[in-house]
Amino acid sequence: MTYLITGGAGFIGSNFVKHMLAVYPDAKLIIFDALTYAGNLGTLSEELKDPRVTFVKGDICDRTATEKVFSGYDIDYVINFAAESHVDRSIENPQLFLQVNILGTQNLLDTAKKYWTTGKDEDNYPVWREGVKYLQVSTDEVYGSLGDEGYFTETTPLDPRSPYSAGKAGGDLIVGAYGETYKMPVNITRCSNNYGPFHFPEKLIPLIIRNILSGKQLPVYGDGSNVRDWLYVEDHCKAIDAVLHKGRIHEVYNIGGHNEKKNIDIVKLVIRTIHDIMDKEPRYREVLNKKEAAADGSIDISWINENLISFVKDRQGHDHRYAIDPTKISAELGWLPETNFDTGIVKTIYWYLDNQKWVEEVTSGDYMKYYEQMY
Ligand code: NAD
Ligand code: TDX
Repeated sequence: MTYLITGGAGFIGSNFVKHMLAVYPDAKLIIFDALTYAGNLGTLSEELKDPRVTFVKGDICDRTATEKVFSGYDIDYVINFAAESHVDRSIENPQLFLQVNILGTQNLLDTAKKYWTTGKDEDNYPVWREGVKYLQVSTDEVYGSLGDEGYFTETTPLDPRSPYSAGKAGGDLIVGAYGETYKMPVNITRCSNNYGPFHFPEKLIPLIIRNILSGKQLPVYGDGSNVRDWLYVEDHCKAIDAVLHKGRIHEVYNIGGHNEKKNIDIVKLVIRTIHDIMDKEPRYREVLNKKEAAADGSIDISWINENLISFVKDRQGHDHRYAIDPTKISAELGWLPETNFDTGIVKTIYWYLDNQKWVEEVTSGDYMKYYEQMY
């Protein structure tokens, strides 16, 4: 089978590439990515050496580029991770988010329709090649914001509240429209907040880790009481795999692990965990960018504490709480999260401590310009 993985050089897409190579020895993967500030080939340095992998640089909004990839390869599945993904950036530049997340999605769907259909049936519907499927990777943010109670199910009405989530919701609607109007075999998955290796350091968890290592303040929006439902990225990848291969056509599947945390509690946990690691394994103190000598001559870590927290102006339109009800995917496809948060967050922090070179690489260039402008 040949899989077109758009946005495969980003956080979740690259983890999905690694998952597919490990699980499917015969899979051919075409990674299609515009390599924006969030996409990095360094993330895939090992995978790109694998003969099963081909990388194509291209923009999902560019018809010539999407046609070239469909005409060049016999694609069976499309998994669309490509998107502008950061809520704060969407507040600064909404149009880009609508272009990529809606029109880019529509262009991809339309290109797939051209290459995957063989004619029309007696009712004028396109006839689709056997076995093909388009999967749209979406987000719980399309459902809007919850109060302190309740969960998002697949039938919760869409109520996006940021330019990012409005764009993702628009993308979902056009995927649904291709499913209905052209009987295109599609699925949509809507996942909660992911965390894990290769998470771009503008997002909460890797940003906090990075700032701690430099002795910088940790910006917590508002009073830190907003709640996110965290899922380890590999569990998300396994869920996408399950929907892709076993999900009923035209269905939406929510993905989440019942792991709600307040932002402030996440930040405190990360501070504590980094301090404890450096306390028990002093060699990790070498990773600190802020190196000051303690009284005994060792690298001081006493400043790694909650005094680093800085409550800053709230995000505009900051969604209060997200929480997914994953009953459908668990009952129908047998998917369950495998990594509990306590294990996952420690694994993630070790990964960042061990991979500062990656962080340096991805935070140079365009991202630094944005970061300097924001803070
Ligand atoms: P990311 O920003 O880390 O990666 C996005 C990737 O898409 C990058 O490699 C980037 O270069 C590429 N890209 C951007 N615009 C493109 C374009 N026009 N054409 C081709 N490639 C383009 O994002 P992520 O966190 O990995 O998210 C992947 C997908 O999962 C997104 O669709 C996002 O909405 C969704 N999602 C993310 C989360 C999360 O917590 N990160 C949760 C649920 C759903
Ligand atoms: O510096 C920060 N301080 C802070 O308090 C940052 C970057 C974030 N926050 C808060 C805002 C959110 O309540 O932390 C929470 C998480 O923020 P982000 O990491 O920006 O993620 P979020 O806005 O929840 O969106 C993420 O999850 C759903 C992804 O970026 C989306 O692509 C995905 O759809």
